[in-house]
Amino acid sequence: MRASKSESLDLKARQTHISGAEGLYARDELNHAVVNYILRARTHPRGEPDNITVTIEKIYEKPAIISLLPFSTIECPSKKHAAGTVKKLLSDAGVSEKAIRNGLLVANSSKTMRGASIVLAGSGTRSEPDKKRGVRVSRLGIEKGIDKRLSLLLARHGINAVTVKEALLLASKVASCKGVIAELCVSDDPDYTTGYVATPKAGYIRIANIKDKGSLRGGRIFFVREEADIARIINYLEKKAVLAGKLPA
Ligand code: WAQ
Ligand code: MG
Repeated sequence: MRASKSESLDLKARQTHISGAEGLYARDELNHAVVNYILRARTHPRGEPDNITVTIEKIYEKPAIISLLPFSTIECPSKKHAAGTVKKLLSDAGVSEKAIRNGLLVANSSKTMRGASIVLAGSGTRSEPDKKRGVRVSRLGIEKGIDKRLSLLLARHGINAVTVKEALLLASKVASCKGVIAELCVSDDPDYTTGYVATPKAGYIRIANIKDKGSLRGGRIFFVREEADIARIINYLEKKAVLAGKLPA
């Protein structure tokens, strides 16, 4: 699903991204899933959309089964503290200073993208073909039994929310992609101030106070190896069907 709002009454005006979501569903879950997506688009904190598009595609391949990343939270007391934590985590994962700087420009930009930017971990070059749209991770789902157990696990930590679940799932697919070394995410929802850094090794690390309350800025960045095959990575993230079938280690 994707929902947007035009910036003026002119029909050709630039569309601002309101919300988007995707999933992998069994046939009998489809109607319910679509209704939920529409409800979500129409009650989004970024505003009322004037365009909602729902795309449904049948998947012919058997999904690859992946594990969910282990998760933890760093309770940063301020945005400054959070920024330092983000830099340290990305640097530990092998992302250069320049690449971190370029990633932060995307994460703090007022021109929110619908998808993510791909940044080369050494040179910091932005490599997504469409800089306005970015790369949209799709075709990802979770096995029913694992979904229930994940809810219980998250509830035990007081974080059983759709936002956390979906972000953990997305980060797990991204981390399962060969060539990706780290991800940074800052929500573009005005009141969601917890973001995360995820890496295949360190897992999904939630970071409190990553942005100011009320800000419409936000973004996602996938840091990839300098010599990575970008076309293969984009194809995997956008097209490869993946199902989470294992709880975090
Ligand atoms: N693929 C690629 N990029 C995406 C996708 C996707 N499927 N969905 C969102 N983005 C990008 C897009 O640029 C958005 O502007 C940005 O990420 C933020 O998206 O554990 O809600 O959906 O408490 O606002 C983090 C949860 C929540 C932390 C992140 O992101 C926690 C969130 P949002
Ligand atoms: Mg959002």
